[in-house]
Amino acid sequence: MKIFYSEGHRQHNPPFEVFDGGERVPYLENPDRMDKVLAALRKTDWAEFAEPSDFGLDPILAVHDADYINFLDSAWTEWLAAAPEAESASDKSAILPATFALRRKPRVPKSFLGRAGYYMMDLSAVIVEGTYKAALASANCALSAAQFIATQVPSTANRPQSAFALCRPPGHHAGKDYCAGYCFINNAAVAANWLSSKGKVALLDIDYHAGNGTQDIFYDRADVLTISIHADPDFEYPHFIGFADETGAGAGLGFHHNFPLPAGTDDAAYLAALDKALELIMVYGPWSIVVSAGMDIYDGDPLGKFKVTRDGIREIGERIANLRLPTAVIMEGGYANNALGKNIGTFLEAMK
Ligand code: SP5
Ligand code: ZN
Repeated sequence: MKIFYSEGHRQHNPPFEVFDGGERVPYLENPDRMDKVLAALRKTDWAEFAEPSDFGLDPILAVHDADYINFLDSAWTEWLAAAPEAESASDKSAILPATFALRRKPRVPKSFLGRAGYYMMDLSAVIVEGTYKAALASANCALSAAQFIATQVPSTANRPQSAFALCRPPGHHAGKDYCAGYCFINNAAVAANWLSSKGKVALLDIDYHAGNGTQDIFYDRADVLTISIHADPDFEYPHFIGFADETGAGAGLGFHHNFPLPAGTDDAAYLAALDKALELIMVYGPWSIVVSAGMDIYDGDPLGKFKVTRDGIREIGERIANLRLPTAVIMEGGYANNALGKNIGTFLEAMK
């Protein structure tokens, strides 16, 4: 299996994030995650590493607002140049505003801190000097995986090949004009949108957290079916989006589905929801699939409350692969670093 990976993620290494209650903790979405995945994949005889190609900004601007991407590009310089209202920040090691925009009055303030709060949704999308470049490299991994599976012809292949984008930072919490939950550019959405120029695409999000950014981006579109299986936002991040009655709007009505699940969800309960999602995908009839593959569904993940085992993860991979469609797998979350390599390796092995 082709694995698209770039070392560019290393320049995004925020010193901390802020948990509920205000505690500063070491950043959970760290480069060590990639080291663990790399070590596990290098031990296999099927992982074929490749550098991503550079697709430029156009496929990213097809999904994200230009003013938001410009903000990411210039944020670090502006922060250090001491936007006057940010002068009181005693620690400049990471951009983290303390005031966030409710989207009720969609006005973008001119001040730096005002814009930072406008374009950020929470205290885990921490920006440092290398964040934007790392996010671009990550999106290029997703686009390279998309381009690879586009060369797979379903009618002639027994089981069309899948490709894996080892993306960091992850993407599924990033919306058109905001970063959130460790995500800055929505890699899976950029890939799915790119693939949608060749026909209907399904995007299945199995990360533990609701794929709010992906939901936002495709909410009014019928040409990309989006489905997310996740912890019920009534108790879990991102709290305000990802409920079962959110099914799309306008032309996109009926083309988004959420499967909110309770804490403690085990393999059997997870797989029952997955089967419903896969049925919806079969009925839709896409030519390809993008999978937002978060491994934080794993029992023991520090940010998760599901009880999905490694056998469960293998079974999820097998059932998705049984759709027999070209599939681009995009790395999302997963914070049990010592299990992460085996988990994503098991998932991919079942898909190849
Ligand atoms: C891509 C992805 O998986 N992003 C997840 C972002 C979750 N951020 C919310 C953090 C909530 C902190 N709650 C702390 C519980 C620790 N036991
Ligand atoms: Zn997650």
